[in-house]
Amino acid sequence: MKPIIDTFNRRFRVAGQLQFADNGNGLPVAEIQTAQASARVALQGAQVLAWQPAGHKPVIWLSQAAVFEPGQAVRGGVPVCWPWFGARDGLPAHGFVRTRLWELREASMDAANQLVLRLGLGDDESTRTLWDYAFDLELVVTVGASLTMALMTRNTGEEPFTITQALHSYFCVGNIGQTAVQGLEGTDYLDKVQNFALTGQTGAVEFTGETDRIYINTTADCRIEDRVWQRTLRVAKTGSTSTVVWNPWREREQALPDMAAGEYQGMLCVETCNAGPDQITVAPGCAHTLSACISVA
Ligand code: TA6
Repeated sequence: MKPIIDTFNRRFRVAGQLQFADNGNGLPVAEIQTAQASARVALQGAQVLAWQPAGHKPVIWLSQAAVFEPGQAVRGGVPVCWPWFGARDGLPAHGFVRTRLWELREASMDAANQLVLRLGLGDDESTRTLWDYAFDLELVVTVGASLTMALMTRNTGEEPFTITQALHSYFCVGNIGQTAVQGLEGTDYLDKVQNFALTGQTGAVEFTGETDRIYINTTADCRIEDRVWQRTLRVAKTGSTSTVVWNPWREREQALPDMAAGEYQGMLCVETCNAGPDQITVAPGCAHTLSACISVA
């Protein structure tokens, strides 16, 4: 066993419910198995890789072609996009925290027998070269019959900063063509596939081709209705007024080396965000929390 994995097991193992393993290339992963659910959380990126509540099919999707390499983004799970969402000239897409090793600050069982992991990341010389601010970022992952992720941004510096961000959740669906997202009816979105044209949503979101949209001014819960698996996933949120819905479809998928052929049919991203015009300014000494709570309805 690699020394770093050994250290995590000595410090944080919860007998029979939480242990640490090497996810390949020395990357530590928390493996959770409780009466309520199983889950896997990578310390690189503080990225939930899997969550399956007892008695249900897997909820969080992970590509079969995902690559687990230090410093490389992983296709699937719940990447944390921060301190910017999307592309930025000459800088890593979706920010820089999804490819960094976070520290594990605490692992415990709560009063409801849910397993709670608290992961953190602060600024250092290398983050300063990409984004010159002092910060402390914390993600609390609560694994139970629902999955909650709360991302707290604290400004530890002396000047305000502005962020965009996402809990970029990938979900398993039976078939994307027989899936609908409810909760965004009547909401405007920026359509990335149409050069960010502002468009109004009528009815549920249905999928017949590449879909990449930033829904704005929305605090609504979303319901992913899966007609093949006959289940509804609920995504509730706080601290967010935008939601991104993404499926790459056939052609965009082919441009993604870390997706296997045809996988787009079994996945869908419904992302809890502050994205597009939804930007958060955090004053010195202040904090902002973005959270998503996922459940099977
Ligand atoms: O959230 C949707 C999106 O921004 C898409 O435009 C798509 O590129 C996707 O994220 C994945 O981004 P990634 O950098 O992980 O390949």
